[in-house]
Amino acid sequence: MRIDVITLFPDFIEGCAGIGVVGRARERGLLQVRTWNPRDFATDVHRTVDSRPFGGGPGMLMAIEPLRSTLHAVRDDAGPARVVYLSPQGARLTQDKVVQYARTDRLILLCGRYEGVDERLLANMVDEELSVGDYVLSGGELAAAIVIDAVGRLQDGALNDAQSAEQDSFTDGLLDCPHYTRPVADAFGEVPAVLLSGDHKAIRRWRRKQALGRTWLRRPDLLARVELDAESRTLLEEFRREHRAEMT
Ligand code: 4H3
Repeated sequence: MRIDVITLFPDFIEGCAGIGVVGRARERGLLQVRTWNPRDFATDVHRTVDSRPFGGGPGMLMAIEPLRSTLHAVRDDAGPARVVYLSPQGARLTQDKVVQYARTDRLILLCGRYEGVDERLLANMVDEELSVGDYVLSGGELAAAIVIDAVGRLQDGALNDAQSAEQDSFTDGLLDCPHYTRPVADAFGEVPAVLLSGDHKAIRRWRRKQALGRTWLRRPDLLARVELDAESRTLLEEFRREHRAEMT
C-alpha cells in the first residue's frame, strides 16, 4: 500500500512512520509513505501557503492554490486516489474503518495547519473528512500519523505471529483482556492461576470473559453493538455475578 501525505511538516510524518512496526513494514516494502510539502508548490518568492480569512476573525487559512498544485503533483506521480482531510469535523475513525483503508492500494492524507483549509478546496478535491477524536489539534499531522500507524501495522507481513492483529482490541468489537508476565508473585499481586494452568480451553474462556466484562464495565456503548453468541452471554453473566459479589 502507498500513502501520500500532504504536510507542511514532512519531518514529523517521516519520524512517526520511520520507527517500530510501521518503520519495519516500510523497510520490507509492505508500505510506502511519501510526503509532499505544499510550500514547494507555492509560486511567490516567500513561498506563501496561508492567507487571511474573508469575513475577518483570528488566524489564517491554507489557500487553495498551493494545495491544488500539490494534489495535482501527487496524481501525476501516482495516479488518482482517495483524498482524506484530517479534521475534527470528520467522521470518527474506528478499527472497522482502519481495516477498510488497509485493504485499499492508496490513500492521500491532507494535513491542515492554522485554522484549516479553504472550503472550496475541500469541496472539490477531498473525498472524505476524518477525525481521530473529539478534540482539536494544532495540525492534521498527528491525526495522519495515527492513520498511518493503525493502517500500516495491518499490512500483510507487518506483524509477526506474536503480535497478530486477530487478538487486537476492537477486532471482535470488544476491548482487550488483561495481560500478565513474570514474576508470578509480586508485591502488586499474583498472576491469575488459570493463566498458569496450561489448560488452553480454560485460558481462552477466561480471556474472553475478561474482554466481555471489561467492555461491559468500561465501554457499554461498544458492547451494545456486538451480537453475542450463547457462550459469550454465559461468560458475561458469570463476570457480572462475580463482579457483583466483589462489590458487596
Ligand atoms: C484533526 C485535525 C483535530 C483533528 C485537527 C482530529 C488544524 C485541522 C486545523 C487541524 C485544521 C484546525 N484537529 N480530531 N487540526 O482528527 O486544518 O482544526
